[in-house]
Amino acid sequence: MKTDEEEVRPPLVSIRGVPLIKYFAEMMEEVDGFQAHPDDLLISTYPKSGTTWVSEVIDLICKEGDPQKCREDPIYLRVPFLEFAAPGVPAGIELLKVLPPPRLIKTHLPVQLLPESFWEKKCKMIYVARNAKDVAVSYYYFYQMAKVHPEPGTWNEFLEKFMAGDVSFGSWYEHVKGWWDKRKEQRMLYLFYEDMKEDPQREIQKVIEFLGRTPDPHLVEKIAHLTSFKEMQQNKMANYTSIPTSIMDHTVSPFMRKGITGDWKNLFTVAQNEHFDEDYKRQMEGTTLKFRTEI
Ligand code: PPS
Repeated sequence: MKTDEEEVRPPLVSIRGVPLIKYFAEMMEEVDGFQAHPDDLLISTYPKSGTTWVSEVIDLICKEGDPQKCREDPIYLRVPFLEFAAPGVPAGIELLKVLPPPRLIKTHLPVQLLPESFWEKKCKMIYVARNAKDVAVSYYYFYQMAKVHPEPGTWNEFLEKFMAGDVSFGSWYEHVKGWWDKRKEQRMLYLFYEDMKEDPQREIQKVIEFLGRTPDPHLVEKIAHLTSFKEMQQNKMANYTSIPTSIMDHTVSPFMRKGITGDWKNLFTVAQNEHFDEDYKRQMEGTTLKFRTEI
């Protein structure tokens, strides 16, 4: 018999070797058959890497910087999350069925689990990567507040699971490398959270160019302001406060938590940092992909 705790926080379920939130795993058959349209734009990330931030930027670009239009719906309706499912809320795939293309579509799937049609239809893709240490910390807090995940355990236990890829969506290392390796054969813009923090206007400009839109310095400035951490933290249509507390409990830890680079220094011990760095070298050996853990 299941305990109450198991009902609230079911164990992850492996799909072709990738651990997923149970409800997401149950959707994967349907997700596999998803038909993308050539004009759809895919926003792909490992969790906690700046998905919501870049989604808001892109939606604002598509709506010519009109904040009113972007505030008509919460972010998860404007940019449906392909593999999302949870009790009592509409699944991503259901939302996408009724949304006419061109659509903005969010995913956290590693390359090997992405539905074939995105590759076949040659959809444009924007990938955002964030350094592993800040992702691990952000994910640890997110596991606590988003109850579709299993219990994270202590920080040390969670960090070990993160390094082993035993967290939802699997290995960060495989995810960032897998998408990096695809970037040249696909119409893909590969961005970094740290670059967005360092110079948001420069990165917004890159997105505008990638989308084939006319460059406009005023629009860039306006979007940078509307998507600053402070603005998005207050924006009910971007900060996930409209999700039922049974799924996300912001009193445990807010979704818009700190929004900085280098927060890992507040949680990693010296010993954890050394152990992590050593393992990181091994897992990232041979790739040209480089990250900054401070800016
Ligand atoms: S999710 O659940 O995977 O979709 O989360 P995701 O949106 O990818 O990442 C959440 C983290 O991004 C931070 N965030 C921002 N940082 C800077 N500027 C803006 N505008 C912004 N919006 C969201 C958010 O605070 C989470 O990071 P942490 O480190 O936990 O604060």
